Amino acid sequence: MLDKLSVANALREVGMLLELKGENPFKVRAYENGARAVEGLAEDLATLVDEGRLTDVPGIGKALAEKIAQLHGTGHLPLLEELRAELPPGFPELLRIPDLGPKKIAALRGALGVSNVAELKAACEAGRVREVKGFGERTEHKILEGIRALEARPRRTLLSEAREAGEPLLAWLRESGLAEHVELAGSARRWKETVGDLDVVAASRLPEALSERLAAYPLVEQVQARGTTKTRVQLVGGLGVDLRVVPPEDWATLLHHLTGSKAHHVKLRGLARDRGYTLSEWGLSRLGTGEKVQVRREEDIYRALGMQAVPPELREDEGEIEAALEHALPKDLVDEGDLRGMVHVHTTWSDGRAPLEEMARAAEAMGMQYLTVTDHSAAAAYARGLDARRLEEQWEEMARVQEKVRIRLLRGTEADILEDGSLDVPERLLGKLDVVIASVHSRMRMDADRMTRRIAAAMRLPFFKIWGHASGRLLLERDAYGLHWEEVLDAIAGSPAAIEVNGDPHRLDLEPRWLRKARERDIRFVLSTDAHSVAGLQNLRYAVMTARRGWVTRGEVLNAMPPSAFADAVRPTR
Ligand code: DGT
Ligand code: CA
Ligand code: CA
Ligand code: ZN
Repeated sequence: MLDKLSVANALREVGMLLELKGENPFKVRAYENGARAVEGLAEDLATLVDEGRLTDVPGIGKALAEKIAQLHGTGHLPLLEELRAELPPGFPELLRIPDLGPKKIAALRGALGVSNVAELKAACEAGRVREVKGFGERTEHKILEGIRALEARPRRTLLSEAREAGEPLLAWLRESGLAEHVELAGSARRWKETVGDLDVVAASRLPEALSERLAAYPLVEQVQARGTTKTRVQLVGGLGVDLRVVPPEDWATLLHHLTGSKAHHVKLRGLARDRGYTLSEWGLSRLGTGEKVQVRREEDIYRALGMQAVPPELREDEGEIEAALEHALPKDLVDEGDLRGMVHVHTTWSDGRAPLEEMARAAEAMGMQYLTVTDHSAAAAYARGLDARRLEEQWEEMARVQEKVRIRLLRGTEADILEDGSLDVPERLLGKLDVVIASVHSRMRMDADRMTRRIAAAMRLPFFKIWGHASGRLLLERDAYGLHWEEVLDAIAGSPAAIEVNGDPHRLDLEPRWLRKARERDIRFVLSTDAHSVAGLQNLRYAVMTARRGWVTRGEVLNAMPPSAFADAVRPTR
């Protein structure tokens, strides 16, 4: 049984491979659309399959529905396996080279027989690409530059993609019944914003059988290394997975070791030595006698060293060890269960994909007590931002929906912070809004001095209470704005504004190191999803984990408060 994300990945891969083969673009697009439709399903995939209702979903026709049902039920799709067998394994990798689309790749393969990045690089270097029809010296040069850039960049995956690949894989290993425990370790367990590879630790007395089981996972593309207790595979899409299997008595020690980070461990090991122990992947022992400390749970290691246990997401050597030694780590880090309101969501009124009522019902189903509807303001024309008239129309719809749902709907807007630091929000409606989130969506590349003046000016506006996706970064795509952060945080500290922790997996913004600086200034936070679909509401966990990585506590989070207290805290005032 494959879950919907694995099904979507498989469909996406079919689309990609068809494209590489030079198939009909409509067919290619059908698979891509199908993948997106499956990913965004509001209803349970199993139910839709069982009741034969897949074709009711927009974007899923009869042929695709059959393939989805097959993938879901058996974990396999003969078409995908045929396509994979047809194309050389390193071939899809060629798509990652900038400006090199499937058509050109197919042409190069036909003319030169190149089937992976290394072969193409060699062909460029030998000056053979410029001789292919349709390619010139300049194109050859650009391809070579692209390959070099690709090689220079460490290849990382978004945390959400890594976890969405990793979680079904854990389920697959657990379902085998071959292991007592199976957990993610490494950066994915620390909820780091990007992940190099997945590390999985299992406690089992049957390491070889478990390794077999991993190799048989439908989304494994290649088994790269296989020993008795260590297996490394590559998943479709390129993400690597390291599996380590240990006997149950060594489980906690190894889970701790493989969770990292390396920097956290290096410091912990030094500390252990100072206290008369050695700490390694083999466990914690007394120096001299070699007597082993019993480690049943990871916490036992920290206890033996006389310190507070450090949760995985804090293990980055950014002061957590020092704090834990003084028992000064926050004990009430915010939890997903603490949150009572969804604070930043978009609907079909602007650039969201789900209607207001659907978003409201979904938030209610998640146990939320309130939802602030924050579609874009008029300046965000690209996102169908709302002017005053449409905002008022939206309120009429909100009133109608409010009759039907229990969750409390709050009137909001995500207002653009304009170039001069003013806000794009209709003055006369300010008094009728419950919440104003202010974010930068344009002119992001101004220099740090001007950007700092722009943001600080906005912060001084009394009616603006939440700063949205503060740094503007897009992970693996775009850096944060140039900004004098300490100055801006000082300005916020003197204002009523809170900072958003945006759980959109491409953002995870504001990032932990600045959250900690904000905490030092007693600034408050709002944890949000910035959801543009029902599925997007599930990203709340990424906001929560990002906040925890910034040591944010329950009491510092405005949307951990009940509806009225929250509304009082954020109400726009003049
Ligand atoms: P990644 O995969 O680049 O996102 O980062 P990690 O943290 O997952 O690193 P990875 O996959 O290389 O190794 C997993 C964990 O194994 C790492 O967090 C700590 C442990 N580890 C790996 N290499 C070393 C090492 O040389 N020394 C120590 N102490 N631990 C290591
Ligand atoms: Ca890793
Ligand atoms: Ca690894
Ligand atoms: Zn925004």
